[in-house]
Amino acid sequence: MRRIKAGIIGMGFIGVSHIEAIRRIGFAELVAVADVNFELAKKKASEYFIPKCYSTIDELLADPEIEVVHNCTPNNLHLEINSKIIKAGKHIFSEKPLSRTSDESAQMLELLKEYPNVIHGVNFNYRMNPLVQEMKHKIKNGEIGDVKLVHGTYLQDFLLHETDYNWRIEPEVCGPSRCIADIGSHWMDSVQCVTGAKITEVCADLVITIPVRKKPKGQVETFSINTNVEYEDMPVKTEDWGAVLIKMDNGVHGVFCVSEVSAGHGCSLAFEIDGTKASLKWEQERADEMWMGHRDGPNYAIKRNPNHMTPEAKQYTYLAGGHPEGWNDAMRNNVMAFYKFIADGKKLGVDTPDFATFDEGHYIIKLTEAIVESSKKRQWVKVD
Ligand code: SOE
Repeated sequence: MRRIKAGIIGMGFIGVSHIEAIRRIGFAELVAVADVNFELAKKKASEYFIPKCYSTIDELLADPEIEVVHNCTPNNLHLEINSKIIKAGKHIFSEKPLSRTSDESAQMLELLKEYPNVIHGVNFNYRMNPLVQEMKHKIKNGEIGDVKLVHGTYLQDFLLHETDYNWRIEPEVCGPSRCIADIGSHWMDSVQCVTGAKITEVCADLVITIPVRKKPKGQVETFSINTNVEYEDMPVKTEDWGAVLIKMDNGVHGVFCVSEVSAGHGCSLAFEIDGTKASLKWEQERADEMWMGHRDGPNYAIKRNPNHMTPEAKQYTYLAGGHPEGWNDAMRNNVMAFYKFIADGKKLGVDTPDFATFDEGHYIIKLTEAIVESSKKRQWVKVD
């Protein structure tokens, strides 16, 4: 397999996970990083022994060695930076959500038409957990019968206090939705991935539980505890909580709720798929195990074990049973699926990738907008 060289733009919380994921793929090589905060980029480049560090995106994109670029910047920069990456003819792996609005993501899709050889992926990493892949293939193989219902949650608490702050709160940076765009997007992607169906109608109730927050006068990294003492009051315009009823294009009905203010929940993503023969449930915080429920027989916990998995899911797991795999492993799997697609010379539109493409990222933004509209209008909204 040939060696693929990469660069990363954005060195915040998630940028570092991308460094580690690339480093874990034998045939990938991280050659450069860039960040508007050049000091931060230099610090990360030195800590991780990354040979090149650029202060501008243009310099990184002009580097002929680099074939793949990861965009790990906040949402408001995705349209501009992703467009530059595409125009440079480099393969692009973007952080989610793909953009703030479907107008922005539609512009990226339009541009991609001029660059048919560019491979595009969005980092919906949870779908690449080995047991989520196992769930997908068990459902495909008919092990739970016909899927009838889906339900679940994605709860976090990193914005529980009025003094908690993050760029995601600002609509100019994050977009008109926060909770749904930031974490509901992962829930919807995971459920669409495992069922192979699309959510097409939504009815939502979005709530702001903390209408005014205290914005610290300095910068705050995601998930860090804010130790600033100087604040200014800031009215909040994006939701802390969302409850959404859904209908899918295969007739399945479901419901999910998301929150960034539920104490005790760091990253509680969970979903259950109920079929006519059995149910399957997976929880992110217990990623190495999946529950299978039966009415006419015993329920059991399926522990991740490469020896007992479908061949399709087995390619995304490697540690022997009893040696837990988790969040970082799913990140690595997603990045690996992307690089392997490129290395194998596959083409989008011809081959079906396991990672989410920009088309799927765009559809999730449309769903997010439909959810916001539904909550405002207090009625069901269809997505075309
Ligand atoms: C914060 O909600 C966040 O970092 C999300 O932005 C990520 O996508 C999720 O994986 C973890 O939580």
